[in-house]
Amino acid sequence: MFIDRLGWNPFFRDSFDQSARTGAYPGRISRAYYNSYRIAGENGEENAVLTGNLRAECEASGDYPVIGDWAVLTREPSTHAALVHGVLTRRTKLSRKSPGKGFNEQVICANMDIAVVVGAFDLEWNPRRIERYLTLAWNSGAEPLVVLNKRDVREDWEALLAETECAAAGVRVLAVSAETGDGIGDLERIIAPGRTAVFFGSSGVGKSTLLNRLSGGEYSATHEVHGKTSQGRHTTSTRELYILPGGGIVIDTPGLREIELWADERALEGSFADIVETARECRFSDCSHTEEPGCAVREALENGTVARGHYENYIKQRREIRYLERLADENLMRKDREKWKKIGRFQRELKKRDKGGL
Ligand SMILES: Nc1nc2c(ncn2[C@@H]2O[C@H](COP(=O)(O)OP(=O)(O)OP(=O)(O)O)[C@@H](O)[C@H]2O)c(=O)[nH]1
Ligand SMILES: [Mg+2]
Ligand SMILES: [Zn+2]
Repeated sequence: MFIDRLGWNPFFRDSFDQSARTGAYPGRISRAYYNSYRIAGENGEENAVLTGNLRAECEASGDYPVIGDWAVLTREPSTHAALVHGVLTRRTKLSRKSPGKGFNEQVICANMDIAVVVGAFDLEWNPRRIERYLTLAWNSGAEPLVVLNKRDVREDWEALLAETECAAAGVRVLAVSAETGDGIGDLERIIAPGRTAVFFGSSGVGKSTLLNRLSGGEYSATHEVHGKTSQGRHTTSTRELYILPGGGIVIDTPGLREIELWADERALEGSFADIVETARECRFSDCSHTEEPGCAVREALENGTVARGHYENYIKQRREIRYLERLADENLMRKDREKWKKIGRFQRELKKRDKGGL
């Protein structure tokens, strides 16, 4: 079946069977605009919209279907338009905090097997930024991978690769060039048939060019949906899902400018695995690794086992995540207060009615 090529598997089939509604069929969201979706399925690609009920639910929760989601669809008998009734439980999701003050999760894409952090060896090379992306990758539930592109522009790329490997704390780092094709074979093998990878990272690192190279030039990076930047560069403006000739699936995303963390502290056990491991030797189990005596992390910092930039970023990210957790608690408490206010109002209303003899 064609949908097997889109990443359909027994997990989604079971969940689809449970949500059974007559005449329903599954499809995978391959593009999402505001209220309209492009769906890939057994019959190729088609447009779909959300049902009124689902739209109301999404508005209330802020959680709209995203690219990579598996949708439960029906066809409108008169117009043959496809309707999305809901999405199947996500196995993984890549999220960040919505830019701005509010406390909102923004889901970038769903159901990926591999979260590929893409960086480059040019001016964009920045191990601290890779560490941030990696925290999101670990939090997504997918397998993280780092790809450093534009190997052709730096003669000393091997030194930068080694430094990135330290920052990536055990995650595999591939050094490639989308331009020359060097190192692309490894990436191709990792994105095996039926597996879904998302490419995310800063703008201009070459995500779309990589996709283009993997697809043998079949999808041009100058695709019609890509607008031109002032420098004349084609920058991706919407997220899109592609099937590679080799059978792997890639979600290309526009470069992220702001990377606000949306993660719980467990994600740091992945993105800073080396530090978390070392911290087991600290004298105090709740050591903050800043001032306490007997801190194994600071010792590792002093003897050079852990790089200073890596350590500082760990402390910074942990602080951010704890702040996020406090915001989550406050959000919960606020919701709870609102709920009890409503209940109180309702009870007073009832009492009034009782007195009125209704
Ligand atoms: N020298 C060199 N240039 C590359 C390589 N890969 C991409 N580029 C160039 O880098 C620029 C940006 O590439 P894109 O593929 O558009 O980057 P992107 O990550 O998709 O950017 P956004 O869509 O804005 O997020 C283009 O001018 C590419 O030609 C490479 O391996 N080597
Ligand atoms: Mg792009
Ligand atoms: Zn410590």
